[in-house]
Amino acid sequence: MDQLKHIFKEKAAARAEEIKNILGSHGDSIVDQVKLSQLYSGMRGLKSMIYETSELDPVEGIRFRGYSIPELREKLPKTEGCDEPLPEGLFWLMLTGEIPLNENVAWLTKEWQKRAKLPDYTKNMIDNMPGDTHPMTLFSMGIMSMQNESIFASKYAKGMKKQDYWESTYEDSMNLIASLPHLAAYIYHSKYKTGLSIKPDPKLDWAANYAHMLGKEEKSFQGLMRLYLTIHSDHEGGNASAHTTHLVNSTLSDSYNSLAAGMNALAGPLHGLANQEVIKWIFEMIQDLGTETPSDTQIEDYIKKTLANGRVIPGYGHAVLRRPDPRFIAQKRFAEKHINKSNLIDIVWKVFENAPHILMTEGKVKNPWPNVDAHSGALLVHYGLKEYDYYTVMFGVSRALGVLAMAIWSRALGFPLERPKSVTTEWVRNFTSKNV
Ligand code: HAX
Repeated sequence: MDQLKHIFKEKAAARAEEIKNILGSHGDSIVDQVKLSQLYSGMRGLKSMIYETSELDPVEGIRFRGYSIPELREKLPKTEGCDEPLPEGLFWLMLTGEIPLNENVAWLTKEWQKRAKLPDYTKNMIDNMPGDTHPMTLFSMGIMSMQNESIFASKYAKGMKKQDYWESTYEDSMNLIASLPHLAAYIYHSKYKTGLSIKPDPKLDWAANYAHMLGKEEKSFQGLMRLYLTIHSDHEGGNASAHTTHLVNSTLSDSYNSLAAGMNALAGPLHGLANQEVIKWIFEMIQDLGTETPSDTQIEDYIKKTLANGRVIPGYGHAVLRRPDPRFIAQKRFAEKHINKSNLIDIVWKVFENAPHILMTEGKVKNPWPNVDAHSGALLVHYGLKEYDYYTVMFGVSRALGVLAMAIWSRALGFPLERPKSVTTEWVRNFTSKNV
């Protein structure tokens, strides 16, 4: 049994025992109440599931196993010459609850290198799709195309015991995470016809290898990728991509089916696709105003015009957060340190100065602050990655870390099929008539 699996097995057994005891003494405790309005508003704020790998505080932002993003940037293992954390370390943390040692992370890097593969039939499928297929569709299809490799599905078909489910889910998830940068890089070159086909470099870690396979060798871009793939990985269980993966996984669908479903949720403009929408909106602004260095007043007018046209300001607002997203701030800090001058990044910062007070006075938005997607595109364009409809794929590579770590936990804890209760408006009418 490998070192990560071994530690996980012990932690999961202890957690299962703890849950059994908690439920034994407190199983009937009331943790939340549901208002009728919550039924019609996307179940906002309703405590209704267990998700172990991270938790979102509306004010402080995301914490992964209790650690904030600034703490992770300080404490997770790094590679020499780079002060950004290695995403391998975060995966280890989400799975075990412990900050790994450098040697644990070095082992995981090697393990993912060993497990990575991209079948020829997946490449052929991608190459044969129409040119206008969205990269997120290719990504989801690419994941699905490898489902025949699922160890969970194959063992289940042969009658696997329930206590062994977690182990083959671990194997599938590790194989899939290892292969995602290869799939994502292949989609990039195939879709944008770069003529490049770049083999992985066995000396590089997971994030730097992804950068390398995209054709990017700058050290600071490698650092950005380590940061990017760390901060986009998880945002507790209620967000659409995590919840979709969690729900589909609860049917005993394997990691391939579950992750592909989660990626289809991430592909929505109110969720992960917002990263492409932000940069598209900024490019439209530049074109509309005829300048790459708009003034505060011009930006303010453009924001008001967008709102007046009934559109959202992409990258602003959040269903849970009520402060600037720490993931936005982490990217801003990165830009302040590594990027001397960029007109696009200046625009992102000027929007940050102007949009919140307009959104606040406009009166509807509960959170007028930027989210993770408000910054990422301008950084990627700076490093030459201008094909913005590709950005959500990069988000997806990262999101796999959190949702698949949780998929392994769900199996180890024996979580059942998710099946909440729904009601109709007729039911609501009857209910309200009895409660006048
Ligand atoms: N611009 C304009 N109006 C906005 C807005 C924005 N950025 N954010 C919210 N609103 C509006 C809502 O559309 C809603 O209007 P209606 O009552 O007419 O429907 C009203 O303000 C109240 O919304 P809310 O309660 O503040 O926000 P929600 O929880 O309903 O929605 C969203 C949260 C993230 C979907 C929303 O803020 C939004 O659409 N933002 C822009 C898209 C975006 O950046 N999405 C990425 C979010 C982060 C993420 O998941 N990344 O992957």
